[in-house]
Amino acid sequence: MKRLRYGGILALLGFLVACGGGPAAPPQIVAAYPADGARGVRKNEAIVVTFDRSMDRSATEAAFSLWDPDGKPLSVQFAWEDGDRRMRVTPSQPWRYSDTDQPVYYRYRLSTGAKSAGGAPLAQAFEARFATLRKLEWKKTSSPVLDGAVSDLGYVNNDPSGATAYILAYVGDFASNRALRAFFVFELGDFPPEAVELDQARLRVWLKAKYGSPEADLGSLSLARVDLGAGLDKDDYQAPALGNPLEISPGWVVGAWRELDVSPLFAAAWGEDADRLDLRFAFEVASDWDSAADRLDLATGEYATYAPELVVRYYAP
Ligand SMILES: [Ca+2]
Ligand SMILES: [Ca+2]
Repeated sequence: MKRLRYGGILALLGFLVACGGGPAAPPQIVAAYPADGARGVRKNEAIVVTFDRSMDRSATEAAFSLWDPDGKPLSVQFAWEDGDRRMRVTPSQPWRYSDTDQPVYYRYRLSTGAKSAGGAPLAQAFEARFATLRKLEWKKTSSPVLDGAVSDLGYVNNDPSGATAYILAYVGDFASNRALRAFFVFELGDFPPEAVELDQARLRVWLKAKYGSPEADLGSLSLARVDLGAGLDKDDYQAPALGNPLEISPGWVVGAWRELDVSPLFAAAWGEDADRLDLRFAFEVASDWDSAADRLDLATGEYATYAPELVVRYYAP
């Protein structure tokens, strides 16, 4: 009997709502971005909640909460669109990305304090948790078949048949006053397609030996992105730089790794969807004609444990 009466009340309520009289039906959330469980949210994206009807701005804004990955409440700004049916929420600072391969999560909530313009509260609280980008790392060793050195006379220091003869690439000059430039090549074919933003790309190179004083006598050292085409050949000494070369400061230490930030060069290649990053070290002055060697001898891809490496830290969902 009790049960029947309850059903009767519900039916009556439904009738009242259908007729537009009595209490208004609760507003419904028809879409929420980022959805609960979403991953890979980018720095400047907004939270967007869409309702099935116009909302009471101040009640709905007051019902909204946002927490950072440490559980700390964050202040936000609101904007309303589509006749107050859509609320756009922007945090006071861009979302933080994870510094590791483990995602960090933000959480937002809309309590039942949210009301339609007609005064009906949300039937139940809505809550969503979403992750931003993670930081990952990818490494690649310089391709031994392609890297090496080329002289101003067009002599190629890379065995074209086996490509294993030259464990060093020279940049600077020899006692013969001939000039050389060094090349390193990184295949990008397996760079992760899920990468969406670059953190930093670094080139690690091993200085095996140094002769004379190239940094003092041969002007500035530049690192340019070039296009070697099918392989290293005599024309590559003069290959035009693609974009602005980087100027490399002095500071080479024999028997040590040097790490250079090559982010702009990598970013350009990545942006063009290039299948390789071809790099060339060159001194401003070909030779100082002192009939003494002034050069840096850098390990190539052939040099087992000292092979050059491209280390890319990137962000992905
Ligand atoms: Ca080589
Ligand atoms: Ca010299």
